[in-house]
Amino acid sequence: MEEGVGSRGGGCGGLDAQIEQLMECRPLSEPEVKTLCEKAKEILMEESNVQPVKSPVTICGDIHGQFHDLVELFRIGGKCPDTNYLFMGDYVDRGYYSVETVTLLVALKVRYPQRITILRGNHESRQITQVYGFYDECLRKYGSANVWKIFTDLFDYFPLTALVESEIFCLHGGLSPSIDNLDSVRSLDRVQEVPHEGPMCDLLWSDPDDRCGWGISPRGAGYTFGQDISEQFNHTNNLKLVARAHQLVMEGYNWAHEQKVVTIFSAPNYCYRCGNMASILEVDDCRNHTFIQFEPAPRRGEPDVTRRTPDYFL
Ligand SMILES: [Mn+2]
Repeated sequence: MEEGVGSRGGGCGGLDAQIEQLMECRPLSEPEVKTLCEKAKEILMEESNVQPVKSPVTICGDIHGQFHDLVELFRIGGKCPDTNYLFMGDYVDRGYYSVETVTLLVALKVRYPQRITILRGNHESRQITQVYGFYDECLRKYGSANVWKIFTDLFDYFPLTALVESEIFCLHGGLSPSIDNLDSVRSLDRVQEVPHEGPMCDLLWSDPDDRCGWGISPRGAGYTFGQDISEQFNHTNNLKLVARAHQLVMEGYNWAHEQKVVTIFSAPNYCYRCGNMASILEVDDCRNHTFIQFEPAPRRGEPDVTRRTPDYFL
């Protein structure tokens, strides 16, 4: 149950050795990436569009290539597999270390498939990564687009959503006017580039809004959805909460729609200049929720600024 399809222990080609290397922010070779992604594909293709997840689990939002802050996230939240993780997409683009970030998360998925869930974000796409950094980073670090092609082909297999203990619906963006129940998510054919419109696009692009009903999204993809929509969706599907990422929130988490929706953002000081806190949401085995906020990876000698805020309202 604990073991992935990777080999155990040492050996130059061993997955554990690769994870150690990646934790030091040293990328794998192109042939290693190819083999890793072949194994990952076998695992991810078996997962559901609404992947079931058990508590305890720690839910995380956008990372965006901020590798050192991902290492800080693991320092604060606990190492995988000691802590179970659910990442809600946007591993690549914007930050300087998309390659190392996405390779590490995929390697952890292959090594501990039952301990980490990695959903697709709107940046896990061929089109978006050619504009926002991952494509250029692959060219720079590998001298060709091969690694970019390998990863973007793998992104097609990432699950779209997850369901924690049948009560927390997790996804990157938000709800869709084409989807009112989880079975319609389950029936989508997800193995494709993120479309420009339609239900799969909306799940990865939409945002909650203060206005009621559905609205046109200023992003040019997905929709905005109001509290009435969230209440109806949660009621129809017997959910307590929609947890999503996709938007910068200064405290690292932000409630919307009278606590029917929460935004979690896990890239502190986003783009190295936004000055925001990051957060992760721990759901313990009694389903209690605790937000852990963190700042960028501290420099040596600086105090630990972690703040734990139990949430009593859920
Ligand atoms: Mn996003």
